[in-house]
Amino acid sequence: MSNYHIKNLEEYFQVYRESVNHPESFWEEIAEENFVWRKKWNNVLECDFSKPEFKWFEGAKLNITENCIDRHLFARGDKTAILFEPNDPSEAAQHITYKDLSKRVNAFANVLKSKGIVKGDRVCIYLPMIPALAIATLACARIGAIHSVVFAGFSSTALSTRINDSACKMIITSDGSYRGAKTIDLKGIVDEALETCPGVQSVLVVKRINSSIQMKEGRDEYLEDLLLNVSNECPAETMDAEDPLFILYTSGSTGMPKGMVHSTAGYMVYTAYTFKNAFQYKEDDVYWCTADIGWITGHSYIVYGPLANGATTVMFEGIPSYPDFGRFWQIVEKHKINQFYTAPTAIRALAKENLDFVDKYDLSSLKVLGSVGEPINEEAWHWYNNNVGKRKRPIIDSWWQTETGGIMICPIPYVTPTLPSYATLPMPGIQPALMDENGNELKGNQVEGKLCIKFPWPSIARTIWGNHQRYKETYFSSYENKYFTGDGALRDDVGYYRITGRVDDVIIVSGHNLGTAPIEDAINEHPAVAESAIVGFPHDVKGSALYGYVTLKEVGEHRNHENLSKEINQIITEHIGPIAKLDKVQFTNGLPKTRSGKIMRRILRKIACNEMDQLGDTSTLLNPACVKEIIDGAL
Ligand code: 7RM
Repeated sequence: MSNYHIKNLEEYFQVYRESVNHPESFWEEIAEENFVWRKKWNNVLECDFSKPEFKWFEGAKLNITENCIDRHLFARGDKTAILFEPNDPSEAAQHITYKDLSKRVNAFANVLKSKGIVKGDRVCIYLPMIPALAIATLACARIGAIHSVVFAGFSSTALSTRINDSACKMIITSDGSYRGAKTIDLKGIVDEALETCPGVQSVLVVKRINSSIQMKEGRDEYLEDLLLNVSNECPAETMDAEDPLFILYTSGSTGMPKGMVHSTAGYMVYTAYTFKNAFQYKEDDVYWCTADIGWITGHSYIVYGPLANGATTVMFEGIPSYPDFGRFWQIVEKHKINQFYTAPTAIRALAKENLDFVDKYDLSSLKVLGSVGEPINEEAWHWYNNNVGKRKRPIIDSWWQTETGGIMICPIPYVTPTLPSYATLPMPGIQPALMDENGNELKGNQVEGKLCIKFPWPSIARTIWGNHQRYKETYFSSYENKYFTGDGALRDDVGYYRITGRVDDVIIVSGHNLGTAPIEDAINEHPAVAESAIVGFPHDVKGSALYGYVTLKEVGEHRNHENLSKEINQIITEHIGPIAKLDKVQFTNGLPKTRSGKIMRRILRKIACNEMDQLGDTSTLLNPACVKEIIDGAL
């Protein structure tokens, strides 16, 4: 366990140096000492940036569920693996022990098999944050099926696009979900999606809200019924290190969402290692990440990372504002949470409310506070630090991406001194590089540029499902022999990193990555819309919100703008989901364009941010006159 658990700053620097100088032996030692393998690897790393191709622990054989469940049964069988806290505080929490989890995952895996699912098949999971969600992912992993979890807030169109892209044979859903005081008809959304998904042969329905739903004969079955006929023992499939474990979609700046493919062994090693170190998890701690398993944060730091460490991981079904704004802190008190990991958008929303909602509860169990998803602004950082951490608990601002699989830049709590709005130092094994406009690496400190990673790490996504060319173009074509993150960053005088935000057309709203192109495509489907452009502007809760510039066709010119805005948001909700709705819609006669016809979003962004004095030279535009009109009409 020598390298596994970092205890002080000196050790961090020593471990970090070691990981950079000898990456292969560094990861090999971690892999050897902390996991169970059916067969060891022949080669720690094979790396070819030109293809690009990365293989970690090639030749090794394993099953990730043996590492997350079976091996804990002897020493931790009666320990709570998943602690489920329901939406409604009056409903009892569920303590699912490692023994229970084992039985439920095995039984679920047998159901999948009975429905004809085999190794390599893709299974779509569209479930709310209930135990069945974690169990379904593990059941897929048990038999080598590739899970594709789709966040249950996505619309039917977004769901069907994702199902079809990876040709899923089955979808697992529920009869509905709770969200605060509301219920959502998930099964209805699935039915709608499946009208355009001919490849889906079966639908498994988990009962959650006991609503009466339509069940399609020969296609839909209740999981409960199927579980009656299966055993709760299911041998784990032997997987190759590089076999895909899951696909998770993330939006890009153009068109289709990208199905990021994660491998088995590398992903397991990296998420487990970073979980242990970034949260300083100790045996009896109760750890809570408030993310949804529909995002990478939930995959890596609710399910796989914690369970690989034999941890107790909390799953929360509800929302921070129900039944009131004290819900998070009530749960912290109730379950004596030790590590709490959330998003800046949640912090900002709670910081707007009365402090009584926090002060009412005993938060003394907390040891580590985490933040993820977007830059945490100083104001939110101080609120979190003062009111939740009582100025005694470190805040780990963790920077990473769906593509990186695990936390990349992050303070080690009680080891790395923290600084508001800084993600601080790279995790062992991570080699960041900042690049200038000419493609040269900026050496030394006090520099700012585009953030790349110049050496592979075990959980780097291996490809985009069905489109390796796009993987190459998006991440490996901007700079030679480097992974380009799409983010900008600066390195300060002591070498700390501060992430400055996206440098492409991705906008982060409440921690969700939204590509501008798919939203614009949706808006443009409105019969009255000629053209549109989306930019982000600062929002005190969401971090960024969406500002849409829309030009109308003749048919729309006489329409009421308020009604049109509503219809546009309706289309966006149908195509992408409510998270992509526009906060502001400005109707304009033209959009600023370059001579080659590209919309100059830079100018629109400045106007949306009310930075009219920073527009720069607009005289080279195809249509400079429209800029003045847009400024005059700005909201
Ligand atoms: C884990 C996750 C990735 C993008 C990333 C950044 C932004 C995430 C931070 C952050 C500043 C942070 N995956 N981002 N964490 N920016 N500080 N601590 O969020 O694929 O959904 O998003 O999120 O722009 O590229 S993600």
